[in-house]
Amino acid sequence: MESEALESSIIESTMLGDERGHLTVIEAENTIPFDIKRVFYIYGTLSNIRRGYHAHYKTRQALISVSGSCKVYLDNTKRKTDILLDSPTKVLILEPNDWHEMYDFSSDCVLLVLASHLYDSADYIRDYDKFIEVYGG
Ligand code: T46
Repeated sequence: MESEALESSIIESTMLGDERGHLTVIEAENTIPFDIKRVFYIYGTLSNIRRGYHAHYKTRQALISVSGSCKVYLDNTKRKTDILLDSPTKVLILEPNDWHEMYDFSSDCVLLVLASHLYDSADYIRDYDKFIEVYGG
């Protein structure tokens, strides 16, 4: 499987700016280690809501909380960790083999997601036992 050896990671992008305010650049070929095919953003999620609960077969993603903050729980069957996305400069490169759950959304959170593939519901593993079967070995 294309994704097996990949490990999710955090990239820090630079905050540029001057007296007018801040500016952060995401460059397709430089910042993001995959070709971006799709962009979506998650917003208006209540703080008591947990979403995600899946892994992917192929899709690689970059998650950036461009406003506010949220947390992401990651489980690649070998390690479980919680990542705080609380800065527009923090980019979580989320590999397909990480089961992920997003939670603790601040009311102003806008979670920007860049994805390597077009939307395909067949690329989702939404059953945890199936996830272990696919990636647990
Ligand atoms: C992920 C995390 C970080 C579409 O029709 N097209 C799309 O491109 C997407 C992303 C979603 N949808 C539909 C499918 C559902 O009916 O929008 C609805 C909500 O999607 P979902 O329940 O999958 O949302 P999350 O927050 O659980 O997961 C999303 C992404 O789907 C997923 O790839 O990794 O954000």
